[in-house]
Amino acid sequence: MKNAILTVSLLLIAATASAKKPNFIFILSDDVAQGDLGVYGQKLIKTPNLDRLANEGTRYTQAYCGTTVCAPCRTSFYTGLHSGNSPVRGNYAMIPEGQYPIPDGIVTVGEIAKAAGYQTATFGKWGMGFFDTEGAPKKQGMDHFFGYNCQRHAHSYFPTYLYNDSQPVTLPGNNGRDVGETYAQEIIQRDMVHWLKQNGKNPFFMFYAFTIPHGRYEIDDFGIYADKPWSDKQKAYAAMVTRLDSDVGELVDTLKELGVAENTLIVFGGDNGSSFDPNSDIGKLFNQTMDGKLRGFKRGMYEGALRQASFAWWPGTVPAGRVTDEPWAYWDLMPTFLDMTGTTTPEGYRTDGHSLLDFLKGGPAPKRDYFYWEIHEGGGAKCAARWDDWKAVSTHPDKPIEIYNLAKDPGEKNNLANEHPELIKHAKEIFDDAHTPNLDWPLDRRTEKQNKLSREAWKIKRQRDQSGWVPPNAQALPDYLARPQ
Ligand SMILES: [Ca+2]
Repeated sequence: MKNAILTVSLLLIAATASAKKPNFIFILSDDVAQGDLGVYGQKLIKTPNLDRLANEGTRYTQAYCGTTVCAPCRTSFYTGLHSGNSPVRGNYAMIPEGQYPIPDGIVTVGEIAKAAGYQTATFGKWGMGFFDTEGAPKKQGMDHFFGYNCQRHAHSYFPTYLYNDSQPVTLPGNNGRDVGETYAQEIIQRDMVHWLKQNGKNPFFMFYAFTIPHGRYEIDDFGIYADKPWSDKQKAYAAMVTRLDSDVGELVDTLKELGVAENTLIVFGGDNGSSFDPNSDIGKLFNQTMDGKLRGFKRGMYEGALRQASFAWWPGTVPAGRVTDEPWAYWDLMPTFLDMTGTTTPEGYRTDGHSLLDFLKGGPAPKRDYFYWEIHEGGGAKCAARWDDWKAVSTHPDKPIEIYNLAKDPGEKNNLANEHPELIKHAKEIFDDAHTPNLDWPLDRRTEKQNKLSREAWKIKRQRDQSGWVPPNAQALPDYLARPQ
């Protein structure tokens, strides 16, 4: 539970917030990879809006995610904590819907924004606690939420229902299994544009957690890829990335219509890099590793999983045409927001990040001792650290630590562990320093409780998909969402 001091401190933040409040939008795409965007070298998939925005702003080649699956990545952004301190360090399934909730006592960027007088909203995929838990969007600072609360639910793009705040709303013509009449992203985007038009003239904080291009690979229209000599899965993937692109384009058009573009920071990124093996049909066709420049993909600790397609856009404030390889990470965004708004965390509460405000404006990236990641899945945790150009990777607590020099070997091909025992020692010191023990996240294995809940949760999900289940209290879509406005 939050204590009284913390509540009082949040009220003080509201009182000290500066008069001119810039808007903040974090667009987090589920599973988009650097190599998917034209501006990073993609040749087959078209992303004209993202390419233009990246060129109008600053593009990052070493922007690091929170960690390399959905729930802990977004939690790292939302709490300003890296995955050695975060309450969520893996995808932890709850039943019947939802993921492990962010505890009430954690201060989130949503709560900070709310206390600073912002209108707040999340669209897309939440994954940080179901509506009846401490991690509910509303309890963690969001005035409005629209989309999928649960990550398993989000595997379908033609679901029978979505959530408008905590109210389930039905999507016409969908069976929840494969195809249907109402594409979820279409409705999520409509709700986002509707909310933005209603609230965009007052200071706002938006977390747009796009589900595309995460699997399953389903879309209502293959568009410009319909006649390509590709599999349906490849066409769907390309069309989903292009849909992400056009929907971001519409968001920016709406900001311009409202006349607030110059007062709005957009940060764009993927949540875990590519979800495909480079030798898979998608990875290969679309050359997601950019000719082997980056090693690894989702669920791993190599740079192909950690480095994201990322840019910042803020006309007149973030320099146009800048491309930088200076590293930063998503847990920096909460302190950045604090800095942008002239607010502070409650007394005694600290984040793991550093404000990027000067860096965004064209200055150097903040200095720090290290970056750290861990990820917990069935077989034990993987960990990684970066300091200067050195990278340490532990693929399992029982396996030897690997050492790479990212300046000379960005593809992490040459493990230098045998030549540098002093760096192994330093990596161990970082791992010890960064990892706060947590009974829910033992390093050597996943807990039996987690395993059991995961099995039950997926069983429920499959049963619901088969029966086309709809929550008993579901309502029809409101008129402004049911058809284009
Ligand atoms: Ca993801």
